[in-house]
Amino acid sequence: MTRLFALLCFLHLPIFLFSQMPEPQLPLPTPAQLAWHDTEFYLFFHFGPNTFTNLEWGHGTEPEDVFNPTDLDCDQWCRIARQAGARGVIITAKHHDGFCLWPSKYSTHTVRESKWRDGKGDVLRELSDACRRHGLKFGVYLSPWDRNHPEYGTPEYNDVYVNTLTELLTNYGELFEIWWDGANGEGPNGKKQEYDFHRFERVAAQLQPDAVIFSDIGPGCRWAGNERGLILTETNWATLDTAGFQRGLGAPPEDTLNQGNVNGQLWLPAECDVSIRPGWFYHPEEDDKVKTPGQLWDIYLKSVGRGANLILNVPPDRRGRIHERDSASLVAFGQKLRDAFRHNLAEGRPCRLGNGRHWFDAGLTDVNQNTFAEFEIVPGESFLEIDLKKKRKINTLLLREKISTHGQRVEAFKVEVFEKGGWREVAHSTTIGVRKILVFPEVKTSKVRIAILAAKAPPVINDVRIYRIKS
Ligand code: FUL
Repeated sequence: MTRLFALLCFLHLPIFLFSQMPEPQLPLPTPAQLAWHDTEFYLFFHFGPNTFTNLEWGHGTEPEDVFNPTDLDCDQWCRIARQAGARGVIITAKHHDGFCLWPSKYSTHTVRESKWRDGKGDVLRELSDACRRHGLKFGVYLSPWDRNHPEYGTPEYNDVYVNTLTELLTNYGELFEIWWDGANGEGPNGKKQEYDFHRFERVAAQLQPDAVIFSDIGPGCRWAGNERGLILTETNWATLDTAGFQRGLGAPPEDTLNQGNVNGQLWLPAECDVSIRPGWFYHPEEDDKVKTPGQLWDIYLKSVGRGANLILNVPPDRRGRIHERDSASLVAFGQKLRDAFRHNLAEGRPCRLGNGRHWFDAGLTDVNQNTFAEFEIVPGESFLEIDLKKKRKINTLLLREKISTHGQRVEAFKVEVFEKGGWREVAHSTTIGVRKILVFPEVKTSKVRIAILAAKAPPVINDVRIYRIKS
């Protein structure tokens, strides 16, 4: 070997180790998608007539008066979201039953027709205001499928959908995400709606250009293919091909949604959705089935830790408050999250890039993510090595690729620790992308090294962190 040369090594400037591999044109995230990646973990609120009728899919014929929270407190929702470590919230502005949680001009099945707050209430107003007070991002779920609206099943429904979307996108401040559910339970003899999704996308792009649209096939982010909140394997490409696919029944296969396409042409990262309870809406009989902090932690590692975003549903109860059981679990989970990532043992430690003979300071362990290292892969010979200076107990590694400028490249890597005079492998994985958190059995070591084993293009890493997370 070796063709490794250092070109630049200034503070906050990239280090290049020359590579023979061509620089490909890979899909890159938009600025809105980058901001979305940073949002990482947020809460989902399913709230509406189903909360009071004990249903999951309302029929659309429920009298408006069934919606009657006795003690709605969106500040409580937001306080708990913050304590859980969430950075935003998304609410079912309208679920499949068509009931609007705001007084829409384009429906007669809304909070305005209910007795709640004498017909003067607006859940979206209260929640969006509370989000601003608590420093949380705000997003909306607006079900395309509508079991109530008389126009559903006709071309005019597209106008209704555009009008209601416009209300949401203009009256409640900045939105970070718009959620399009692909579900439809009409069945073979039910109403058939040709949705004008291109028009909906244009309206959203015009009114809220920074909002990312979620659906089975984006255009901002994709469904992860299951409702358990999991990236099922170590592999998660933020890229996907959507040509020929549709939302709902025509969606890509679930394993493709889960893993993405290695050579996908679009940047369409995965969002993992899951409920803290068995159902999406509140049901009193599920009060003892709330996921534990440990279960939430496991889901977090298999979603956020595998480069996806996590949307965790926490259904408010009939009072309009988050139930004590859910909040206890969320607050303990949030504490676990803060404790886990409080002490980055690699911070400020020397991090070098090389092959044992030639080494270059990679500067990746500062907290400044402008520093990055691009290197040639020579399997078994090029490493990123972090010197912890003294023996430390460790069990977790966090890595990031510099997706903003170089896209996603790494296909396989391994982690080794220095032990008894030699290197021992402690973890082996596939993709990295925006973020990979790897937990391995605790070891005591003074040095850690990472070898990239395969990549689509010269790997560009811009963050390495090491932790000891207590169980
Ligand atoms: C599904 C819906 O049918 C459920 O009711 C829920 O809203 C979930 C998040 O998406 O497709």
